[in-house]
Amino acid sequence: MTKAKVTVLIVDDSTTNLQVMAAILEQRYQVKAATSGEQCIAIATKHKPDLILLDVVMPDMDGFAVCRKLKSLPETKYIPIIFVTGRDEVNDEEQGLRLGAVDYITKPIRPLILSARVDTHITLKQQQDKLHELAMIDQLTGLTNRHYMLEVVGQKLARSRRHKTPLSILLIDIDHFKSINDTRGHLTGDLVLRQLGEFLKDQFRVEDSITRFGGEEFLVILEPCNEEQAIAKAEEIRKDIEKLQPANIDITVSIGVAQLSNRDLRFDQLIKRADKALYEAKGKGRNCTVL
Ligand code: GH3
Ligand code: MG
Ligand code: MG
Ligand code: MG
Repeated sequence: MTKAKVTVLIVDDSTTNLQVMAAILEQRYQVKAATSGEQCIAIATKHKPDLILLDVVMPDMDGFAVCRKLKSLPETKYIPIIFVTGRDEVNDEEQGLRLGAVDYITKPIRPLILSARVDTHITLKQQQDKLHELAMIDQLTGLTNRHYMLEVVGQKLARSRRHKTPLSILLIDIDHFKSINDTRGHLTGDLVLRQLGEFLKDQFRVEDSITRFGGEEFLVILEPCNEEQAIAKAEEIRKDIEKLQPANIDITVSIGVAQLSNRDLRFDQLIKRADKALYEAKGKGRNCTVL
């Protein structure tokens, strides 16, 4: 990641303070500014900055309340926060750090110290992002991996149940993939997986999550989507894959479909039904969809 793309959000009710800090950082970072806690939360949620410099004493929502809020939201909880404040009592600093801030800097601002601490925390954030990517993204296809999917699926199921919106999954498995590896080599097999992954990424809405679930198996979570719509979508992509020819090879897939029901207490029960449907599809001769 280049430093030019790194964004630092500065939050202070005094525009003079904002200008001082912006002047220190804007040569190396893209700087965004907010003059209130509410504005900070709005910008942080929308732009996901890499670091937030947060004032404590502000009218309306103070910095501690802002920090608490940011740490409670899934989309902002991993953004590092540094308090930059005139409040220099030990118990203020302790409170700030206990709320989850990575650092606590007292005013008046010393430019070299602010700069050095920001640099350190940006480096740590980049390392954390890289680790997150390595842990959550499948390196062959660039799709999210099973581990990631299992981390986020809880939220999807809860939302579907809360809003009573139907949720369905597709389990897509390449037919006789082993023979592609055996006859064309493992690297060609890899290319097939990569190109099929790219195709799948284009076929679904951004809010649908596509995961490389296993070796040659992909899982798609569709919401809102009932079982009829899921079968229709599965059939559409199954037919497209017949014509896709990744790495110039004819492939087909079998697809198992299942819709979330009140009987599914856990996600693995839903997966189990999709897996059973997939097994049936294989038994019926492959290249088909089963509910
Ligand atoms: P079926 O139609 O019953 O699904 O048969 P299949 O051959 O597709 O299924 P099987 O489970 O027997 O074989 C899956 C193969 O996928 C075996 C494994 O070596 C291969 N595979 C898994 N991960 C990768 C990978 O990352 N790259 C390549 N090239 N092959 C992989
Ligand atoms: Mg202030
Ligand atoms: Mg297979
Ligand atoms: Mg398989």
